[in-house]
Amino acid sequence: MKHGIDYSLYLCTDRGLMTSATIEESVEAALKGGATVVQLREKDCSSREFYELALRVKRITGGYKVPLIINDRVDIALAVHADGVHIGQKDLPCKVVRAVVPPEMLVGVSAATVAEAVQAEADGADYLGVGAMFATSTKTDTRPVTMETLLAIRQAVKIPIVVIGGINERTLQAFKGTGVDGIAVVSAIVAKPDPEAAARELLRLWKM
Ligand code: TZP
Ligand code: MG
Repeated sequence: MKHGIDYSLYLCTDRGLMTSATIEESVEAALKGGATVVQLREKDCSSREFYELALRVKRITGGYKVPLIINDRVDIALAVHADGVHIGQKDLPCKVVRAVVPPEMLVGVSAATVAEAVQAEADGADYLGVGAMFATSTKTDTRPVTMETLLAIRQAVKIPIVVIGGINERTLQAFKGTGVDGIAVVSAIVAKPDPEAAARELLRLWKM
């Protein structure tokens, strides 16, 4: 699973913003629409709840042969044998995570500067999430990343990059030809009345 990942449309879940009744429905709709990676991002649930949810979501993503990545929680990623774990600059250091997870588990790192990106790659990250590229109300503690910085990061590292933060059917156009591997979205899928159609349209526009 680790190699040849298609990062084109990377979905991050958000139970606070979703229009679907459950995370499982939100994820399945996005998968039907063509999401190529799913990150389970749960900020306010118990470890037990997160674990059980992750098991259920993994059955769904597995049915679509799409990798499941767990946000922040290395323990949950290990416990459910997720395909990957995604860490930010305030989470466990990438080097430490890389050392405790199996080699085949993807480690993704959020980076907002060239230095962070280069460090993450050196520490064994498999891909980067770079952003916030645009203002977003989905996450409050974001750091803005300019197009200039994104291009410098693209030059500085070889690993795949997904851009995140305010990506929607209009703003995604800005990243065509930048060499990034995909777009990572929360609200542009999960908060839409028809998340399946939203995912399908984002993927179509991105691939155009
Ligand atoms: N990391 C940087 S911005 C962001 C995350 C998780 C939120 C992106 O949400 P949206 O709704 O796609 O702008
Ligand atoms: Mg985090």
